[in-house]
Amino acid sequence: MDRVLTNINMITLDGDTGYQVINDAMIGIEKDRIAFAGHKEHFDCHGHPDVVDCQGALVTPGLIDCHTHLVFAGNRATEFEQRLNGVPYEEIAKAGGGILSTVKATREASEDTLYRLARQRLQGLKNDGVTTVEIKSGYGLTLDDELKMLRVARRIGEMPDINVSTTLLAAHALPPEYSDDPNSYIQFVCDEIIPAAAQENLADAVDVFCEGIGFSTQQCQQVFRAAQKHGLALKGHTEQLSNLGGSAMAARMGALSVDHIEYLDNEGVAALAACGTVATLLPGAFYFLRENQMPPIDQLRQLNVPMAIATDFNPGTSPIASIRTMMNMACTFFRMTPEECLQGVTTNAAQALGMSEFRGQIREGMQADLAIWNLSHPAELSYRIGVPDLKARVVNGDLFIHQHSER
Ligand code: DI6
Ligand code: FE
Repeated sequence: MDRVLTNINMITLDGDTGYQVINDAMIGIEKDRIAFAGHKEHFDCHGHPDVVDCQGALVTPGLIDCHTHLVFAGNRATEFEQRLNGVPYEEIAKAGGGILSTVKATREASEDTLYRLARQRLQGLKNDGVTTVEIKSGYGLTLDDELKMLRVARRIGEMPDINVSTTLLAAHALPPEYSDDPNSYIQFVCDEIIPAAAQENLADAVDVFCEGIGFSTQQCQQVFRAAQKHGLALKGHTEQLSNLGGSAMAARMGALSVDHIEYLDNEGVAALAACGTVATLLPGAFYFLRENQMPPIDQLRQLNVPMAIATDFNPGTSPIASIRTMMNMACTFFRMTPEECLQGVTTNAAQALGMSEFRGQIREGMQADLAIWNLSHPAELSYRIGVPDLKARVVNGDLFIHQHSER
């Protein structure tokens, strides 16, 4: 055993429902894996070189943010202010604002600049106990710029204290070069960008924006077929602003998750249930866009569709680098329970990234990714915002201290 954590109250999430609490627990770590996790009476830590007394801290699986656009340049604060001063969105868009302004800034930025910016934003997530983050491309929209974004995401993943899953989102918006010809752009994504990203092992999954202002269900399906040809997993931004049937299409093609889904209907929910697709809820975008349409939480519950929660961190619709704020918003806006929220950022988020075999729970054989908290009850994770409750994180077996203060 390389490291032993003692004196912990452990939330394993290792079960179908409930937090699965074990008080007076210990966790033994060997290399990057959990070798033991259970009550102290089942384990003898004498003679182990590195014993960390956690002083009764709450320990959860490391949190997983399964949907972010962390890599981009610039920001849209002036646009935010313009809109609050009454300038219509269309006018801003015509003047080169909106998503295309982020595309322009991202194309102009170097890999080093993008890396530095993303790393700073990531610190906010780490401070909330995140140990795994998904990062999408989608602000390059050329072959070179999409690959550039993915290389930056991979480089973030080389940091010792974070795991990164990368997603190619070339079908995010129509680039200006193709403004009259979306089909040719989709063809280019399928024939050039997906094969190159797969060839260079830069993407774990492929995502699409299936929407009136994005791409049609048919175009998204074409992108998914190309992704499957190259062995990449599928994810979708679907039913965010309207119901195009993108979620059901994605589910039937075996997508890991469909994300946003405020406008998903009962038929769509049934498709997710039938296909084992995760429903990823993004309350930050719901909040920032002042959306009124609620995602179909009750139907998802009734059909036991796993629900994940993520930040969707991006400059246009969710500039909020805090997974705990998302947990709180999922409670206040969507009436999810703190228990559902914790599952949403651990087990279900792992499933949304195709990682449930090795991340998202505390049990023997799993990657040793943990969050160690100055908290008494797991509901506090969703209840309180902005208090630095995190003591430390363990990422792939290594310990990273966040604060030394005692309570
Ligand atoms: N849905 C969103 O909310 C973001 N992308 C997407 O497909 C918006 C991205 C942006 O405005 O920059
Ligand atoms: Fe998104």
